Amino acid sequence: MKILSTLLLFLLTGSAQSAGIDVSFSAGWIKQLPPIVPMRAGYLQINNPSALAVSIVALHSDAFEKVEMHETMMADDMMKMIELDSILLPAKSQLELRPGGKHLMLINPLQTLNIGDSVPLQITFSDLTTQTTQLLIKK
Ligand SMILES: [Cu+2]
Repeated sequence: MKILSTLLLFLLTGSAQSAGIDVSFSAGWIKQLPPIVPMRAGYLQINNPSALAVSIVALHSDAFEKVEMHETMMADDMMKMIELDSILLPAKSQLELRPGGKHLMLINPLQTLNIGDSVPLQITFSDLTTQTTQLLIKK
């Protein structure tokens, strides 16, 4: 009975906020590298507590020419990165973008990046809503 009422409450709440997804981001950071290096990796924790799956389909930052989604893979005993078109966030899931796994690839900085600075990252979802989070420049 408790489960049923929880489920009912969830359904009611869910329909009340039909704007939909409720993804949150935390602990975003970029590894500091010399300005001459054109690409740097970024990491982020993602939480999708909602009952809906959603995908990240595009990334943008005013601080970089381009932001891509990448995954590090082993191929023929070599570490290799492939570009992903999207990242799926299943319902009630958490995902950590981290070294050696899925990560952000930030290409050609458009401004000086100093340790302790934060740059915005705009995230577009498959329902075409967007959210902005901050990425901290760290050592
Ligand atoms: Cu990469």
